[in-house]
Amino acid sequence: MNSATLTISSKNYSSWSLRGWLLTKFAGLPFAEKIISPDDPAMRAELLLLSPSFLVPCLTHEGIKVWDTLAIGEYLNEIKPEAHLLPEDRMKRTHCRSICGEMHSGFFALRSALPVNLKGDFPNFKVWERAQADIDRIAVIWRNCLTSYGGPFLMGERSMADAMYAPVVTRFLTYHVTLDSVCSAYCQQIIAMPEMIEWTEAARLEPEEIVELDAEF
Ligand SMILES: N[C@@H](CCC(=O)N[C@@H](CS)C(=O)NCC(=O)O)C(=O)O
Repeated sequence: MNSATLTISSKNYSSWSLRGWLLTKFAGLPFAEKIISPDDPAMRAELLLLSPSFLVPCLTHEGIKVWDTLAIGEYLNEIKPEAHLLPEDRMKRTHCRSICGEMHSGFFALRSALPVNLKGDFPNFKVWERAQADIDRIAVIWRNCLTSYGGPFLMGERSMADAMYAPVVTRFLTYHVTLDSVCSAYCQQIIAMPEMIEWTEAARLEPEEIVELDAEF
């Protein structure tokens, strides 16, 4: 039996659920998924009990409850240090935390204008100027990491940063965002991960279009 449960919502729309789920997978912690349907009032009442913030993801493990993606990542790094969610080298670790923090607290224009929608495909999408500024900043972050540490992941080996930026990768693909070859190769690296394939296949099987969540970030 799994000693951990991860509460998440729609796999097609929920960017934070994807981050928390990838972090838990990368850490190698076996877990059961509890999927909350965002438009079901009974489920939402249950969510309040499971996640004090009323937000997902929320991880429960051996009686400990941890919510908010960064806190989940830090917790997983503490209990599974061998997974290197945060790099061992202090300078790299600090860099990793900084770019994860930047994702967690920023890029609002990108997040609101290009919502995650794994089943969506919008080839002629017009990117708003402020969203483009976010995209440009993300491309600088990625290029800096990939050239400094040699790839194929942002910190060289897979880390918390790749989980944090994975929903950005899916947005870039959904909305056909123009990228240079370094960033495009990174996107391909992320979507080819077995964990991403598993998540995307499950998202495609989700039956309903959740209009409410089309505006989530
Ligand atoms: N800062 C939070 C953000 C979490 C968040 O906004 N989650 C969204 C789903 S992606 C949510 O739970 N929204 C409320 C709802 O769907 O009812 C984190 O890092 O985990």
